Amino acid sequence: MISRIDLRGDALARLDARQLRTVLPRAEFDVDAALGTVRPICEQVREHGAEALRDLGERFDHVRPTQLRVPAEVLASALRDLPSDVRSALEESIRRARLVHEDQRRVDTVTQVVPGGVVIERHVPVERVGLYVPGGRAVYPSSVVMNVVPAQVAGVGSLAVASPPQADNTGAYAGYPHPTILAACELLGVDEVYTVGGAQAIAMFAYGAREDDGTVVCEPVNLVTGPGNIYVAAAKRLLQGVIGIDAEAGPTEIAILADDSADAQYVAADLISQAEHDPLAASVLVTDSPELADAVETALQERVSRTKHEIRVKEALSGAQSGIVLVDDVEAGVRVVDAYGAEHLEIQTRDAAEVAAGIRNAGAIFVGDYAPVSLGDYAAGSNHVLPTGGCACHSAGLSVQSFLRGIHVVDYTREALADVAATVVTLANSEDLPAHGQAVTARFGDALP
Ligand code: HSO
Ligand code: ZN
Repeated sequence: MISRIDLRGDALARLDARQLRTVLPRAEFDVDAALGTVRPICEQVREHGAEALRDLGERFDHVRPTQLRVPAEVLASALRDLPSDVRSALEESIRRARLVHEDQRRVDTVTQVVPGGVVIERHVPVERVGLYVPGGRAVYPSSVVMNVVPAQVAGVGSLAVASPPQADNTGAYAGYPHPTILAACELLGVDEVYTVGGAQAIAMFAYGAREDDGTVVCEPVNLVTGPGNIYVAAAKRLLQGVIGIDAEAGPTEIAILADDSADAQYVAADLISQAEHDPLAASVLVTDSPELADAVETALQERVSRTKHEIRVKEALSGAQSGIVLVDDVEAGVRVVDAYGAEHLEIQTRDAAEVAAGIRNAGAIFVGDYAPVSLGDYAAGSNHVLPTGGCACHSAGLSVQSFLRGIHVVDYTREALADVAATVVTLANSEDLPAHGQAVTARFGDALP
């Protein structure tokens, strides 16, 4: 069901990190290929606003929403209708996420560079943010939590959520996103929710949307965050610049670095847990123990046949993006997982914390036997919007920082400027930009002070 890649002996030693990455399993996620589909959708939204959003809802989500913004009473009733155990679980998830994200708040830094010369870095929240919450194969109220909590902690003043209308919603919820998504928004105090999905939601956030009579339906935002399918990723790529984006999320990934001390049942359960998301999800085990590899394969066979989304899981595990990678030792395993840069990396080895401390590239690291990825998906307090597709090598997951901009405030006295004037003039002249230097000397009678 799951392929094996043997990187024992010379096989690994011959490869540098870049080459190593090419031999490791990874999903094809060609965002560029989706740009052609997404460009006319974005144009349509820019030109025809709310009417385009209704047309596109009908075309892609098979519902024509009359009201694009979910009314307050529908949000309130979704929370009332939410089963109490789900409400309590969401509240606990929010509480834990707040604890972690509140610790991420940045304090302004004040650096006295020289007497009279100060640079302050002020952390200012983005004014208006659009959060995308997918609603296709799975409905993720937990992603509402993971997007909203850091934005609120950062102090974002204006927050809008968009999620696709669900064709099988009935009664008060007909034409709106999944009621659990609505309930999560209400629980978090988000009252601006749109029943718009896919690329068109990103376009709505970028351009705003009006009715034909000019009534504003949605004001444009400054930044869009949140996961989505390949069309959402393509729209983000296309509209980046008009809006800021967090990342182009691809299919979810789990890598597990395990040695012979790992429990094969735990490893198999965790590989399956993320395979459950998507036939393109990646589940990768890196181990120096062929015995563990065999035991995990056996455990996978048993567990997959018992899992609800068996077909999807089988497809993900047998896809080219998943595999068991055999290495000589844990050190070699660290090289492999570092080159891979997984969205989620579990370490199930002896001295797991020590091994984890040596990892450079991962969206999030889960240490030891009792930190499965699904804990982080819902209730560890950590964020689950994480870099995929190897982007962990250069980017981080969603955090309070994602919603802040550090603004430098430069404050120099006459004396402090005089002291550094020659340095500025010299560098300006070396770049053949003498007017830069003259902007300094103009303050001192057009001569160096
Ligand atoms: N593992 C997903 C997040 C998620 N899991 C939501 C369950 N619900 C990507 O990090
Ligand atoms: Zn998950």
